[in-house]
Amino acid sequence: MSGRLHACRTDGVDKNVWVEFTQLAAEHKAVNLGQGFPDFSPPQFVTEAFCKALSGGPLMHQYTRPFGHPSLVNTLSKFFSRIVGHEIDAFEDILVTVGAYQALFCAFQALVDDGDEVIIVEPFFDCYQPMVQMAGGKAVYVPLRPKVQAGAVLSSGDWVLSAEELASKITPRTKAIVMNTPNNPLGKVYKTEELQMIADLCIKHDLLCISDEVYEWLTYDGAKHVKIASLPGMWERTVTISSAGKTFSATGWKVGWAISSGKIIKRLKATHQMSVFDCATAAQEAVAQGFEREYELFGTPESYFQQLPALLHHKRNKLASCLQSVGLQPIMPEGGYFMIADISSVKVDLKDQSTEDEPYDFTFVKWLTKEKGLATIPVSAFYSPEHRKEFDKYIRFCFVKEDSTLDAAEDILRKFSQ
Ligand code: IK2
Repeated sequence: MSGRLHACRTDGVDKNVWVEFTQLAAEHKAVNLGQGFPDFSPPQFVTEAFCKALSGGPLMHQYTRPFGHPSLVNTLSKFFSRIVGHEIDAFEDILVTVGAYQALFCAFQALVDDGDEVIIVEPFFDCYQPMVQMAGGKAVYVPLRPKVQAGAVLSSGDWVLSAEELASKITPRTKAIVMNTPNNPLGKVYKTEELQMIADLCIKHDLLCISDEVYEWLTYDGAKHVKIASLPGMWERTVTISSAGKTFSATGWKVGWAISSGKIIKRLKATHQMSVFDCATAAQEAVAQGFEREYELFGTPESYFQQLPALLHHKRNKLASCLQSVGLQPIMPEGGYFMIADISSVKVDLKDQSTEDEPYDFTFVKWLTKEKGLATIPVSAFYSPEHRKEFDKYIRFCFVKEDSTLDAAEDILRKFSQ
């Protein structure tokens, strides 16, 4: 195609791991522990709220306020003011988006100028880099490094960020640090001290922090999710992003949001209004009703924010024992939907299946999907091209699945490990 018929900002961003591996899983009718979505229904209180919204009169089927349906921004402000410890203004400080994905896109478009550097903590949800690039910025990477304990890396908590390494990446062009807690794919839940270290650098160098917290309710074994925006001096420089998809097990509704100071949200609103304008009204109304319920039940055993992690804790342990029993060493996640496991011990000859520059985990995942009927995701997809080869011995399993799906995966793993 002639260079006149496209824009260069789309160069190199056409390949997408979710498109590729979701299609592969479907083609081979594989047991799907790949993409992160529940294969069970959302809780009845939100599906009923959605049905009620749909029959709630003509306005539920029409445009709503572009920056967030009033009932949703009102309840989000009430709910999160209590958690962040800062009075969040429903109409100034919140933007409702098409999933967390669009909140991320709006944040990068609104906050990154040509030539700005954005530090991304690796492993990272893969869209951060192309989104930074499309905004004209340059991604700079700093990896969480596994710390070997008693001869093995056992938990996502063993993956740590070096303050010196992070500080060494900051230059006069640095605009923001992007982080994700609980982390996809590792499951690391940042401790307050770790967040404080990042916060100190943001404050010292006058940087923004973009904090992706879509798995905020999913923590295990006493790990506690802390919002970096709640640390002193961080509210006015942090954009906190989350998602009703993960919060209420309804990823297909694509309702997400960004919360920050009004001055920053004003900029995100501008990019939202020039791209999407507003989000589906009835879905927002249902999510609003879900948060109203959770506000009342917060901290009680009836709260979905207690019940979902309890359910997933059981599923996490079930998957971990399965992986261990077939000789795959899992890294136990402290949070989120996913578990990564080291595949170096699996002896399989993939030489004739691999292309020269394909990372080993990509070749392995394709083989596992096509030949064994089990879909997973290669972990090097969550790394920059420069670090990909260092981290190509892990694959990611999603455990937000029915026990019967996890059992089917176990059958496959047992057969080929015998
Ligand atoms: N941020 C993170 C960290 C996510 O994991 C996701 C969605 N999950 O991705 C699928 C997968 O990893 O298998 C998002 C943002 C996007 O959230 P939403 O679905 O609300 O747009």
